[in-house]
Amino acid sequence: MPLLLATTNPHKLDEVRAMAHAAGLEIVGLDAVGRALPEPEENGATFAANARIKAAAYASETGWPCLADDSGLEVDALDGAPGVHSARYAGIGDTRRERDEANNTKLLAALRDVPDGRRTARFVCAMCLAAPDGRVLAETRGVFEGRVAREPRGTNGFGYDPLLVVPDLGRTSAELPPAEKNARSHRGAALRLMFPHLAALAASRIPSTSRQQP
Ligand code: ITT
Repeated sequence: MPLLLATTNPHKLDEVRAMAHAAGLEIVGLDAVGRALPEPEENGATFAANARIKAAAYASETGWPCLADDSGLEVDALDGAPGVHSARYAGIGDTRRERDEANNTKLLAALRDVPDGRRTARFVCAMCLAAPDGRVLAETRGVFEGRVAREPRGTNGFGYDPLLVVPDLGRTSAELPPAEKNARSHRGAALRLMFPHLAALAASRIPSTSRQQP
């Protein structure tokens, strides 16, 4: 049975697929299902809740085991915003690229008067694995610490990557080659914690729900 990554975001699929492939696991995207699927409403208050909603909904809909990621940027000077609203922070843009640009512009404006020492932020990723019947099998979480730049830099990645400076490198996440981002990222960390659960699922040894998430 295929392992589905339930995301409409092609960048997430590329990242997760590359890391999973390197670990000997094959993951398919929603296009492999071969029909349009209803998008669940992500109305959870936390990344973990939204990841659960997506994984359970797409697993139940397809009958396939399903992995989902809910992620975003938490900025300390904004009390954790944009947080779970990261994807549509600015509320405008018809395409993913337009929304990303508008989000980055809004974030820079919100932080215009915030000094360098107070621009700390982190990407957070909550991942959830659901069984074909929609039951939650495992939940993991990863973070990617940095600070918000004063202007976008770099062309790799997506979303807020051009704005998150990795402190020990002095480069933004969008200036990192994909493999280097994956080695440091929130999504990479969450996925690596998920590997034992995926291996157990492949061997059909999942005994019951196992949670690593508050
Ligand atoms: P799905 O819900 O279909 O997976 P999405 O892009 O809407 O796709 P989320 O609801 O999890 O996914 O929102 C994630 C947003 O957080 C994403 O659109 C970016 O704005 C930001 N984000 C998350 N991970 C990121 C990363 O690795 N690099 C840059 N921005 C990221």
